[in-house]
Amino acid sequence: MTQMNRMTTAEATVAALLAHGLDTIYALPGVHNDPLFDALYQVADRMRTVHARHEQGAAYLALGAALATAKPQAYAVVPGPGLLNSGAALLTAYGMNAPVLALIGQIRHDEIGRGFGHLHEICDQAGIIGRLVDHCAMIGGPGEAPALIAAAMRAMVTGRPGPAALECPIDVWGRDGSVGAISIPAPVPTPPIDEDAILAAARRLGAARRPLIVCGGGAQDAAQEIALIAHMLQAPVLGYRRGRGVLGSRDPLSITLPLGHELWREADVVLAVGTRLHVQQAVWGVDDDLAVIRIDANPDEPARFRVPAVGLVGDAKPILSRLLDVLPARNRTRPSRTAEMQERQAKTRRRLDKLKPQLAILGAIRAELPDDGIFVDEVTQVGFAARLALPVYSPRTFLSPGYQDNLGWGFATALGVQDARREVAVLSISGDGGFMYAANELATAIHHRIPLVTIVFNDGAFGNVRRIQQERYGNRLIACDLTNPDFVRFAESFGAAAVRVHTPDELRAALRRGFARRGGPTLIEMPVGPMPSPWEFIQMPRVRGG
Ligand SMILES: Cc1ncc(C[n+]2csc(CCOP(=O)(O)OP(=O)(O)O)c2C)c(N)n1
Ligand SMILES: [Mg+2]
Repeated sequence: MTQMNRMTTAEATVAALLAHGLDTIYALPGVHNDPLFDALYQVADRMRTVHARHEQGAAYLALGAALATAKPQAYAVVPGPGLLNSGAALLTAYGMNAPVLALIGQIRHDEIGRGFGHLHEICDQAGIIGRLVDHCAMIGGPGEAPALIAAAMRAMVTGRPGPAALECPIDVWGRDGSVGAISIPAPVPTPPIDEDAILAAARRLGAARRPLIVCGGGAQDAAQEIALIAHMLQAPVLGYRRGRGVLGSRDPLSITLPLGHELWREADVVLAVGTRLHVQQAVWGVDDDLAVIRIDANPDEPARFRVPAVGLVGDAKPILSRLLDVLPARNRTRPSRTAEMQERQAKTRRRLDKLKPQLAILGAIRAELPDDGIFVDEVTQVGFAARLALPVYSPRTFLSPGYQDNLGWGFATALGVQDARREVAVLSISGDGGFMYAANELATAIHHRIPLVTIVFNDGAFGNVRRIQQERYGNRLIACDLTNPDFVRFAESFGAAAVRVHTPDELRAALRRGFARRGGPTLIEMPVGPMPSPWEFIQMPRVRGG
């Protein structure tokens, strides 16, 4: 006989979250969710409720925590404006395949869709949520809450991972009823590996003369396997944005975009792991002399743009590990490419020297950020350069927003990273434009004692937009010059440590002090001038397929 307990929907939901191993919820309360917060109060010794100052902050913190831990994380917000305020972060979680669970309030269940004008009412909230995430449901009472949480948890990590959402009406959270023992369903078994495809991939890779491996975010948890295959094949490993750090930068086979573009032109077989391969296929081009092998968790992905030579669907790690069983027997003997790669890396560095101001700053950052420290990227000049030139030494230590590339994601996401990984050094970089999107969350950093170090590069402009207007629109400058607070005094007024630096050496000293300060946040403002354009290294021309 199953044991039944009387609980409210909110209590059952919280008990289920705890049973699934969550120990934190990022949140911003409101009347729709009062019983949920009361249930969180009851379990405050086991689950921290980290409240933010805007729903985008709550959702970005959850995203950062998910990216840092590779585990599901949750946030709770009120319906309507609360949901919409969290929307850009939810969209980013979708683009980044991050397991973020959104718990969203709702008006009374029996009045949904009737347009009475309830507080925070929004037309077809379920429809809106359904366009933002692949899995969503409405909690209808305490008895069904644990199973709905379990289904959401499973959906977030099955196939292509990603966010999920659960709505719960204002009159349902507080309703009580009997709830069975909370059980954790076994994970959905992974689909069997296609052995024919493994053999086909091994044959292609083993015979390849100029193999190349391209990594995306889906390769981050398969670093060991990628390194073994790369060395066996002497294949360079290209990582950009979400693929950086899979093969550490000290390895001469580890490359970024500019050298990747050169090698793409030369390649005869490409192994693409957990990447949409969008730039490579759509911009750099594909032709019949290039065999593309795709490994992806999403069954729709491999053939989306072009039918690959071989497609393998599932988690990268077990698939690559199976490939490693059969590849050695088929692999031709290969001379080391170390000398060639070192020379080509040096040549690429000389080309990138054009970005001197950015590189000097990145040098200071790398010198102070420990090897396992986490760098959170932004849509700013130093960020663009970091994607190309910051050495990255281990997986999940370079967090970049992927194809959304949404300005303003960085600071609040980095707060979530640091909140979830208190023991490691975390660095957030932002421009003055991006930082001000969520600068209010300095209050969250102080309140929850999050020891994040943040650099704000202050050029008084949406610098990227400004340079494009100068170069491509005859210097007709519009909507790009910014009026800023004094960032040091602004941060200090919250109670943060803050300092202004002018040179890479001063930056190094400030970073060292910031990383040593574990009791709360540090803001470093660095006034900068216009920086040389990185775009020739990012938007590169078609080199294959006419
Ligand atoms: C959500 C969003 N809105 C607008 C943009 C367009 N955009 C790209 S870069 C940029 C300016 C960035 O300014 P800042 O953060 O100061 O960095 P800087 O280029 O000056 O280093 C803008 C507005 C974007 N990428 N994302
Ligand atoms: Mg700027």
